[in-house]
Amino acid sequence: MKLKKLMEEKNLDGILITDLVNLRYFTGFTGTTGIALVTSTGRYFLADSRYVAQAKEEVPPCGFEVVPIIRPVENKIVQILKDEKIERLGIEDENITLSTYNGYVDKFKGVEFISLKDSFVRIRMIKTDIEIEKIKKAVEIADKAFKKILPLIKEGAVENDIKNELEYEMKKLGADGPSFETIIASNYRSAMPHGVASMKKIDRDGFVKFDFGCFYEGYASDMTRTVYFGDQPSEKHLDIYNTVLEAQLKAISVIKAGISTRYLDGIARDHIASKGYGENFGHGLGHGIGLVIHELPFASEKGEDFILEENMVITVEPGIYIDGFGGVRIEDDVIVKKDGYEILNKTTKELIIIK
Ligand SMILES: [Mn+2]
Repeated sequence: MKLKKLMEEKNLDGILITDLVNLRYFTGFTGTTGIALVTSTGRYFLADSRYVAQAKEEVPPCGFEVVPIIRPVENKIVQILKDEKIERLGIEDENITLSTYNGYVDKFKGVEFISLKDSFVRIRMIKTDIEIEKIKKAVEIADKAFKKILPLIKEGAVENDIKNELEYEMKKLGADGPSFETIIASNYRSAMPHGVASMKKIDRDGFVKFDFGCFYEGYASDMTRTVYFGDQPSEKHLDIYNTVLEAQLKAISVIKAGISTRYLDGIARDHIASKGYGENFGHGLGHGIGLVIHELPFASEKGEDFILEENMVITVEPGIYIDGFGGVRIEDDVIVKKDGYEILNKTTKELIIIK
């Protein structure tokens, strides 16, 4: 098991899981307050009275035993630490506040705290089959909802109204909710990489960029499509669109286990630069998706370089943005396979022209 392996690697007697995303990942708990303590002999989920019943439904299938507590939770933790003679306790230092840590130091006498750093997010990079099924469903919902709202693109339609319809469609299809703030950016606003839907009315002769996704049973999808609203895109609109599409297809085509994310980013970036738009692609090529919308691994020209592994799920989303004119991004969610890849999104990437 993943936690047992981590304990062996770091020579730990126990691990305290406090971050809600990691709690959900390891224990199945979907509530908003709880702590798990894993030792060599036990897996305890400490819940207060508000969450005992829910925890009893959710955590036993993941091998955790519910321990009801009366606040403060540290009193029960101290007791278990003493009973099981825990000396080296792994803690999520990236998610614990200084005051919580000081409280631990004060109460957990004789315990050495070992920093887990980003061990959990690294474990979460590689998806299980169950996780992949949930991501696939989240992507399917986004694809279907997008198709539904395309007819709403007309002169005078407000970006925000289309956003609301899009999010409602995703929920009707089973989504928990949007996986991040929906981006709908029309005409000159499409040049803003993160132009969240505004009160702007959609006007003709420009791009409309949609970047959105949903959570399905906790797992995120993330897709971008850029459409053209007007009779005939100009040569410049077509050139930008085609360059982004070529960059995206080129990058996806090299995906397989064993390649580096910096190399992947470079494939798209070099293509865009070769067409003269190098200065107009300012963000990284992609990121992992899972319980969190942006998670490891990241594909960019800066920061850490990751080696792709089988069953990572990443986005591939090159873009070109030209101030005052408009911008294009095209994004798919992709599963890394041993010898290749699987693109999850089914929405066309040919330029959709809405007249
Ligand atoms: Mn994305």
